[in-house]
Amino acid sequence: MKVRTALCLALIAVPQIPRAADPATVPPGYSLTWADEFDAAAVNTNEWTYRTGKIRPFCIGKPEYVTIEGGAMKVLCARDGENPTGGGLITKRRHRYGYFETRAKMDGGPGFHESMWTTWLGSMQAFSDPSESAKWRDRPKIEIDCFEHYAKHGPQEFSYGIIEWFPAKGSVSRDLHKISGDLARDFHVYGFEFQPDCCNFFFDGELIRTVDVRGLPQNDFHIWLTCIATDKDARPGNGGCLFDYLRCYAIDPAAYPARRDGFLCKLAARSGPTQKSRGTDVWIEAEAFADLGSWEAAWDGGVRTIRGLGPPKAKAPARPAPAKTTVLIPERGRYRLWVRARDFATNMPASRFFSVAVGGKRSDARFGTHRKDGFEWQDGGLFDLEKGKIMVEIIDASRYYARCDKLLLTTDTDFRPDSKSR
Ligand SMILES: [Ca+2]
Repeated sequence: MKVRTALCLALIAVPQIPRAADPATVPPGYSLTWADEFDAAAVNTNEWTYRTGKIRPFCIGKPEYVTIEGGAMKVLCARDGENPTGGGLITKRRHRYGYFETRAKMDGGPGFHESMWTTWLGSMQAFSDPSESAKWRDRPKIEIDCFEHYAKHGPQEFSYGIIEWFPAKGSVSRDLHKISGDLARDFHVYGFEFQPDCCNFFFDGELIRTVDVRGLPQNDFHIWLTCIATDKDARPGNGGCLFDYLRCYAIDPAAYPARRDGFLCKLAARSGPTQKSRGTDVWIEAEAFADLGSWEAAWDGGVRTIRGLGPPKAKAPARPAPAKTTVLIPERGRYRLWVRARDFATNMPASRFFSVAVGGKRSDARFGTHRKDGFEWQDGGLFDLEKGKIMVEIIDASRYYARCDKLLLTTDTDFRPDSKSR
């Protein structure tokens, strides 16, 4: 394989930075499709765009801050007059599914933020053309953060996760990973595997997290290798963040189903047994309502929800409108309504409440008033329903950031759903 041959030659030619054994960190079934080993004399601008301009009001990115040294790409961490330096490289190539890996050493200086992450197609044009930016604003999209070594992080920890930007906004997952080594003293290998079913995060070849991505937007992305200052007083540590390479892999389609099934079993085990009453159940996800009204889809602690309005602003008093959807009741009978809502134990408990109406009849209960941290099921009382289509509404009664995850209508009126289970 041509790419592999070039890679092996590069490994022999540039001994300055000892490399980890190539295949050991790569998941089984994957083979290399593209790589930049950063062994050339200069950045290959056919493949890469520089991150430039004002990154924060105080951090300035310039192409000259990005150099190739000793077989690695270096983003300079220094002071340029008043400003801390920053920047990095962004792939021109688009990717979607595969395994992506870098080997990197943090600068480690206070105030610098080193990262490998992704942005959606269209994010690149947004830099120079506002109309392009508007065009892409409302398209479903996620960002994958393979690693983020924030200024607040010590040399033994980094965070990683997935953010959905549209239609629901918020963190799908966000984890902190702690190690026994030193991220600024040694090179470590950071990788993520993105496939239609799950996203796996790896550190030094070890799987550290599997995230369920079924139901999330899945967009083509560019990969960013960057280091910026998030503090105007940022002080260099090593004088730069080093990226040894970026390697991209694709899985053999014949090998994928077996690998996927292993992770799907893991995800199913984590979410607990599927809840079922002894009667007829109708489950309704709030974010799946046909008309969200003034509610918006949002993530809250890894739960996909809808979020109500905040207090009215004097200049733009948005009017609350209920979320509405049609639900098919499979048989005539007496149903108990359950609603899974968010509340807080100490931060203004029971102030983010909402109401629910089933078939035009409003439940007497207020939801979001359980006074516990997180999402809990609350009893909404009994409804006598005919077979056929009925309207269900979620009414933003508090107008104070209420959050609703899902609803259940069940003919087993003694059934109580488990709040720990999704
Ligand atoms: Ca939900």
